[in-house]
Amino acid sequence: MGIRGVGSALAGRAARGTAVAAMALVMAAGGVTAAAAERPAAAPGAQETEVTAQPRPSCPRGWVCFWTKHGFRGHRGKVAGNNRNWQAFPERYCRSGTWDNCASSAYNNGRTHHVRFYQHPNYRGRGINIYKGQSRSSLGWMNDRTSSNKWFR
Ligand SMILES: [Ca+2]
Repeated sequence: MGIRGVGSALAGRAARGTAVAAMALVMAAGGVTAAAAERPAAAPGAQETEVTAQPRPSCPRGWVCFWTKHGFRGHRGKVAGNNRNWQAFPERYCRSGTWDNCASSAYNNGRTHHVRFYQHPNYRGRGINIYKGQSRSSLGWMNDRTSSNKWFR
C-alpha cells in the first residue's frame, strides 16, 4: 500500500483538517459560553482553562503525522496506510533525502487504529507504538530510526 501524500503535497487536505480543528474549537467555546450564561461568575475561570489547554499538533484526521524535529517542529510528513519502506518518501530536509531514519516526533490522528513504527523496512526489527490519539514529542530511542509503519487495532 502506498503513501497518500507527504508534506505539502496535500495542502487541500491539510487545510480541511485545520478547518475541522477550528470548528471543534468553536464548539468548545460554545460550551463554555453556555456554562457562563448559567453561572456568569464562572466565565473568567473557563477562559483561563482554555488558554492553558495543551494545543494538539496539526495533523489531518485519519493520518499519522511525523516531524523532522522533536516537539512537532521542523518539516511534517504523514501517512494513512501501511508503508514497508519510507525510502519511497522524499523529504529534502532529511539527511537521507527521504523520510527513512528521519522522524523525531509523531502524532496519531487516526480514526480507528494504532500505528507501529518499525526500525527496519518490511515491518522488521524493534519498534514503538503510537496509539490512536497519542502524540509523542520525542520518539526516544526510535529517533531518526523509523523505516516502515503498520496500523493495527
Ligand atoms: Ca531504520
